[in-house]
Amino acid sequence: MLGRHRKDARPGVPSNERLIFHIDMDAFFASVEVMCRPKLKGKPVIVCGKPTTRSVVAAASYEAREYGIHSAMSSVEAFRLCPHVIAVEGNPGQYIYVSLELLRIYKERSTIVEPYSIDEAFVEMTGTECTWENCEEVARAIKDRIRERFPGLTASIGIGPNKLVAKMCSGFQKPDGVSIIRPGEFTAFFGGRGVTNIWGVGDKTAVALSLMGVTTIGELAAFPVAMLRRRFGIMGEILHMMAVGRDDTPVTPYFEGMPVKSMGHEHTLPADTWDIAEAERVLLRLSDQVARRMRKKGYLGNVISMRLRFSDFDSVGRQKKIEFYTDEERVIYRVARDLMHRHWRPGQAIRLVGVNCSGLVRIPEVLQIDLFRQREEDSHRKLLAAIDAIRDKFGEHAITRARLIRHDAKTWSSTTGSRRVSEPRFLRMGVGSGERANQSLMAGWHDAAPNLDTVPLPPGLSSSPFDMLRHQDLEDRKRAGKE
Ligand code: TTP
Ligand code: MG
Ligand code: MG
Repeated sequence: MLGRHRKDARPGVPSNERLIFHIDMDAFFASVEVMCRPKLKGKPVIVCGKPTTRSVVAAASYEAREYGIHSAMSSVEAFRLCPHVIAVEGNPGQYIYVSLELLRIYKERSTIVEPYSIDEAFVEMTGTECTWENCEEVARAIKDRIRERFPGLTASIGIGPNKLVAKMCSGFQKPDGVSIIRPGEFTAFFGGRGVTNIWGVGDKTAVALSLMGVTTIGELAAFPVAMLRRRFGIMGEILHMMAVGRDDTPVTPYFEGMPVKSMGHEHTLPADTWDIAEAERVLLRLSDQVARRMRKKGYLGNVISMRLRFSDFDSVGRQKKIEFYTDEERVIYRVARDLMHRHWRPGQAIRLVGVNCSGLVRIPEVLQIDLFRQREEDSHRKLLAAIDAIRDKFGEHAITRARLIRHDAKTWSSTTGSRRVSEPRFLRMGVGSGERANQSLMAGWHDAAPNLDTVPLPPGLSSSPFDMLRHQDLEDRKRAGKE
């Protein structure tokens, strides 16, 4: 019963006996991409934005890091350091999916899980059957579960008596490490290290401290609190607390409620139409509105429905459950359009078009913001940038929509100068061999409701990126065979 909190425990309440895990995935975006394309395993890989010269490295595989490549570096610089580095365009939806699944794994161990970023979470182990004696074993079991669910993905886990210490030590043994700092061990581990090792202390504070003769965490811990207070105000006291490894902040589980059940829009045409292309255009605009609203409110959904009302006021409504969660208009539109085509008979004049997305789940805000931070650093515009980045990528312009249909897997290399299409990233999502290789990554996540319309779409018109990419792969292979 590792996942249950003992009755007498008060998890989340500050105490001297807390036991917290901080779990951070290793080279997260890059590892997910490598998992999807095993051919990239062991190679220097970077994940970037769009293939432009202004693109920035979001994540670098550990092999790429050997060349000095790191996050936030320009891709041009990365290619200069390692001309054969393989650059892959990021797939936000994929990372969100894996991220949410990881939270589910952590929740098998504790009811109190706080996502801290797209690839990080705090897990309150206080009051569970995880103790200081068996915590390493539990950490290794979590890592095994992650690997079992997502082959090739590794995590580094920091274990401490509070969030600060857990967070500060999770990076100690990257990649694939477990680091434990027990109560009372903080100073022995961190006392000799520079103040920037404190979570939240940046270069600016470090410079201010160095002017006071403080460079190490040990020196900061010994420095008179009153003087720190005079120099930094209330932050001075916090700095002192952090320097001695104290932190009482609770692990706060993310909001899981689902107050909103669905989001949809309808539009009555100015004049009834027999032209399905016109109805499609309306549907596309409505899908865009729905998707934007979902993104704005931070929801993903997996049931898409379409409604048509005809000139005789007769109406038809159909829905389809898809295999994954989405907030993209391209997916909503394609599914709704398919439903529309199948339930409209030529000769029926259309009066109203509606689209709706339900089965909603909420994305923790940290995930939304963090995901796009490579594109926009300015903190107060992060959220806007995230929405705009999605708009730019999947938004309302026809040119972007054309990309939706192709949904290319893109790998490009500076040595060839031209982009080439790589093997699809989803092809081997169930990475491994034999049966596993054929399993969809989504398998077992959410069963399709049997009473819903789940007729498969024709190849190439599928609602699922998995199918689209499989289809794409077949096409690529056919082409390659001909060349
Ligand atoms: P990190 O956990 O900081 O980095 P990482 O997981 O790639 O590598 P490490 O093994 O050192 O933990 O960030 C998680 C993901 O967030 C990362 O894979 C990509 C994304 N990210 C950006 O988009 N921009 C950035 O500047 C950073 C640092 C990360
Ligand atoms: Mg990480
Ligand atoms: Mg991280």
